[in-house]
Amino acid sequence: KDTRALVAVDLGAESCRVSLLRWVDGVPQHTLVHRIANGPVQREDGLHWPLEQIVQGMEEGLRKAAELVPEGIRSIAVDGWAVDYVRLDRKGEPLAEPFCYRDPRNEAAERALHAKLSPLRMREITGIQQMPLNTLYQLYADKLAGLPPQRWLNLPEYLLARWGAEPVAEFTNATHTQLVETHSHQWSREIFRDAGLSIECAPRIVPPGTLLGKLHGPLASLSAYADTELIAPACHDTASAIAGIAAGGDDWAYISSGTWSLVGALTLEAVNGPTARAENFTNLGGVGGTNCFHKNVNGMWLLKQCQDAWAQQGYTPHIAELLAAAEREPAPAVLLDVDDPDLMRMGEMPRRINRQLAARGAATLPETPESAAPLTSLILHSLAARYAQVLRVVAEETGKDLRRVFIVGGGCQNQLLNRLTAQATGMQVCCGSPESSTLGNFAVQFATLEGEASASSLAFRDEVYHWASRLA
Ligand code: LRH
Repeated sequence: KDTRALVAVDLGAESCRVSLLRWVDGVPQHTLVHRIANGPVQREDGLHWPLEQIVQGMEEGLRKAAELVPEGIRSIAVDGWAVDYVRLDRKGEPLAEPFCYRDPRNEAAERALHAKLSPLRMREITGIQQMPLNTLYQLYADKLAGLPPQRWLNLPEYLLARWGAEPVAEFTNATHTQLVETHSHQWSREIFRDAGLSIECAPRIVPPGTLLGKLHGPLASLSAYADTELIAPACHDTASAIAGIAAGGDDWAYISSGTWSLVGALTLEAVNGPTARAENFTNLGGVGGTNCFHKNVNGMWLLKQCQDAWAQQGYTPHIAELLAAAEREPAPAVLLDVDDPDLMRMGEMPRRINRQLAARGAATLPETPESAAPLTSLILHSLAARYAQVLRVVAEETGKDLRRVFIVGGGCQNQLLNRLTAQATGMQVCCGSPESSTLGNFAVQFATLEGEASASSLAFRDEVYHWASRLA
């Protein structure tokens, strides 16, 4: 048996991490090796991601990992937030820093594209929720800006390619582009054509659990990386996080809680009826041919943005202190619409929240740190109420008798939010791993390396589940 270690890279909007999985007395154990803070950066032409900082940070993590393991490293897989991409020149070098999906250019691109292409028809083809951040609108924004068609890769796949992997579009990540057909799992020629985008620039789609070649380049000269496979896990961090949930049965929903809260349930088929459409639910690829039926609800972004605003005014409480203070507040009389597009934008969050409160005739809060406790309480109560609403629709639309909700991702450490969610939903809250994306990433690597099943089969899902249970 091969007892070398595995490496998982997980790219998050707030932090990017490298984790190691080693065999200790026959038991697989994972540890965080390296973490860098991340966040969108405002450049002259818009909001971007600091690509080189991310790549260098992750490579530093890979070097650290190599030093820790005399047994060597068997494979590396990368997952991360979806939709954003790197445009490449002929040699595969990045042409520019990737845009961040929160850049306002996407909203104009969405309006312009919808003037040409029916959103209803796109929904029929892709089953994807309407959000200006989807890759489709970003590619269209590039086109409107006069950029020539270029090959592109979503971020996790770009990192893999940079380290020697075949350039691909991993299926779970590809679905979030809004350019993939639900029925064929392939790029939609119709949408590419009608949007005037080049299908030749899109990489080949592969299922999660695909071997993409060996690690090459400077890192490969380290002895730990002498013979290391590069693997496409579920490159979409949310699909990875769901794959990392070790739950049997059919009575559970999930909340993948990070910058966003992805609230839904796993199904075997896309759920794309009138209600799913009216409520703007999405159907995204999962591992082993499963379907992630969920809704993007706002998430820790709201709180993080408020914390950034308070920090600018010199107030930087520890999160535990903030939550304790929030818990002492009376329940808010009026809740926020957390999914108001204005609250998805960057900067001035306390002001944005007040604007919404004022528009609805509710009392506003001082935009200074003195309102940190009531504002935190307002955000968490509003999120929990929204989770409950969304989960009711999930139950109706999937026909599932939902009794448990697994909360995974960094947000699951917020015990106050977990309690409020339990109250609002009446469901049993099961707190999963804050590192669920990493666990799912490792589980898919094991299923790929050790399993028998073909990657797009349900049997593969079972193998991933087997490994996720061992890692939980
Ligand atoms: C969460 C996530 C989510 C996407 C968003 C862009 O990190 O991948 O699933 O909708 O980022």
